[in-house]
Amino acid sequence: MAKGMTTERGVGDETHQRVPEGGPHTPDGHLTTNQGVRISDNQNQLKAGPRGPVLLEDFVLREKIFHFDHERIPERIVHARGSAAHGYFEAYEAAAKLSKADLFQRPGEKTPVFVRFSTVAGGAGSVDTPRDVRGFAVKFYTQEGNWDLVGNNIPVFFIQDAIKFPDLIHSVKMEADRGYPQAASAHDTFWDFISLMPEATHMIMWAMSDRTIPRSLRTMEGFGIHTFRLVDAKGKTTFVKFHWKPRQGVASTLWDEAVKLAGADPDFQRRDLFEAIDRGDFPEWELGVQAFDQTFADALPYDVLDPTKIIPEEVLPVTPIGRMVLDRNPDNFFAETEQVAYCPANIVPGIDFTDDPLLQGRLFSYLDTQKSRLGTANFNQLPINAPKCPVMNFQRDGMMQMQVHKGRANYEPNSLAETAGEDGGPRECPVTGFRTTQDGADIVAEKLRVRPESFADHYSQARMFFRSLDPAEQAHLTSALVFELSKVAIEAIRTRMLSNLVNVDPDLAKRVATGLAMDLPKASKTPAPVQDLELSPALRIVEGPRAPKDIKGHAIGILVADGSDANAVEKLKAAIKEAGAVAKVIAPKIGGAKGADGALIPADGQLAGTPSVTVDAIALVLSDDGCAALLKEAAAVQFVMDAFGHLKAIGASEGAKPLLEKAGVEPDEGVTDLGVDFIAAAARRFWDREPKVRMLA
Ligand code: HDD
Repeated sequence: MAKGMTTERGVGDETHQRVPEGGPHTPDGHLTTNQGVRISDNQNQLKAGPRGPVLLEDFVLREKIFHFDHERIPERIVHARGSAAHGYFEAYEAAAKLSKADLFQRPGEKTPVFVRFSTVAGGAGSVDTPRDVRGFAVKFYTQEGNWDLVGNNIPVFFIQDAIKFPDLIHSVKMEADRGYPQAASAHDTFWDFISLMPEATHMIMWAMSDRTIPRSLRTMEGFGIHTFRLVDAKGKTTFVKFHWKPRQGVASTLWDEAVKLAGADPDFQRRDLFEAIDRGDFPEWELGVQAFDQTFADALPYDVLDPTKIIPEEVLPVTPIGRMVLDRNPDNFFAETEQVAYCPANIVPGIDFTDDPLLQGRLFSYLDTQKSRLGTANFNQLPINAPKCPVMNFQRDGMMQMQVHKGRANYEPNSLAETAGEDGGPRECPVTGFRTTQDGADIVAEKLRVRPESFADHYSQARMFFRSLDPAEQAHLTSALVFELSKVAIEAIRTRMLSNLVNVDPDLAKRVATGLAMDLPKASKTPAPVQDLELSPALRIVEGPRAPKDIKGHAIGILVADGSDANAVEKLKAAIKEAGAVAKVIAPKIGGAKGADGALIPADGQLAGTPSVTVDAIALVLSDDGCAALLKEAAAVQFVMDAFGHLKAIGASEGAKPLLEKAGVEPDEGVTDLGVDFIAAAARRFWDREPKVRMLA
């Protein structure tokens, strides 16, 4: 770095610089090449004469184009599309009792985190709202090293053994010959694989539920999925399952809404997260654990090492051990969100693995993939990946080495390094260093490629999940299966899938078969009898324990047109703000509308570009004339029709009534005037309305 350049120190790594806002500049504001040579002209190539050929010696041009040509790196093979944010984690007192991990020891102390949410199947440029599992990856920069909790928004997984992961992903990604569909599981190869893998059935219930069409990244739960171990100061281990519970509540979209959102705003969830943090509405999650011992595990009717199983919260409640707040957007998408490298093998003293065969395979894959994605074994030196505690070892050299290691000694033990102690150093720390727990290690066994008997029950929890849901969610799930299987061209695959569904719930299978206009086949063979487990109402989103309680963080669209009552708009905006939500004034023209008193009502969005799917509830503040004009505008009619169809609250002024009528809005609890009732209604969706607007399977 040239002397005197205005840069700041990078995060966590003394040798990295952050370029200040407004672009790179020398103190006197000149552009330079990467070699620090001042550029005299950044507009024109070097040519032989004003209209002549370009000269090869133009190193300014060549360097610039060369760099541009290499600006992209390979996208992640899965979870390519992601959005991220910085924040912090604070432990509660309960945490230190379970684990000696440094970040759990001092309640209230902030540990920095970087969290990346993602879809799984689509490419980096795909839309935000396909039906897909969402990644929920958290990097904790603890004082004893980085801990990565690389989870999803669903507590189970498709497969039990990591050796099946490439098959799973190949089947869901674009088909090998035709290169489509993008970011969609509704196609032959996915359902072919799934129908042949009964162990995926429980996950399929979740994947077809409303969980995979979340309203916002802020309204998702997160799960560590595998059983992990926490290790206390005495070395005692406790099994845990990690849960992230959003303070914002758990909320999803309707399928029709998710599909329309993909067109209206492909970046809907990325924008939502960025804007919320930008306006100071920081999303927050509580970290909880289901903690248990071997005796508890042995008494369960399923294996805690099987990642296709949950422990229902009614069987074992979640104990909160800390909270996480996301309060800062990335400065640079590429440097941070794209280059962040998570790895489930990144753990710290006080946390340990179990023998879950899916987890064990993951421990290899992530480190390996970073080398192909980031191009060098030194990816850990990138600011976003670098620990914020000292790093000291004798790993050296490699592509893009950023450190200038001094001295002769690059081996251990040695007595030549400046830091060397009498016995040659630096050395290991047997007491405080990471030591693998011996719990569970007393097994002498044959080397086998087998699946344990205790992993054989593929249907009981799938049945429990389906039957625990609210009827509205059951109908969504059933319709999702009909939708997806309707895109499967090969009938034998549909039939095989129906056979599996009979084991989950004969009524579900029948409804799907009816939706496909197919006969219901016999149940497929099950390797273990299907059990009727206690139901778990905690699994519901609709009318569930974690449904949003108020309108905090919601966006409310206020539709105006020429002649609208500007005072009423102001009053409504104030009430919405007061309730902690965001008001968006939407007008036919972005320049705003002329209020009844002649004054301008400024707009935040133009009607055609801000359909009602982008907000959580709508208010129509229209005069008789304004409404009459909008009756001829399809976007306005659709605006209202969709809000009604998506079960959202609709507040309307007297003058707006003809628009309600034209959009087919029928009176119900969710259709109000513009008073306090509207603010209360805007907190939720009106599920009772659904049978009136949609035929579900
Ligand atoms: Fe994975 C990325 C979550 C199983 C191999 N995975 C990745 C990301 C998340 C998960 C959230 C994105 C991280 C980021 O934002 O950069 N993966 C999971 C969960 C799993 C799971 C919750 C099961 C419980 N994954 C899994 C298996 C394998 C992988 C079984 C391989 C054997 N996953 C990868 C990967 C990725 C990845 C290829 C792609 C990009 C990356 O790692 O950094 O290594």
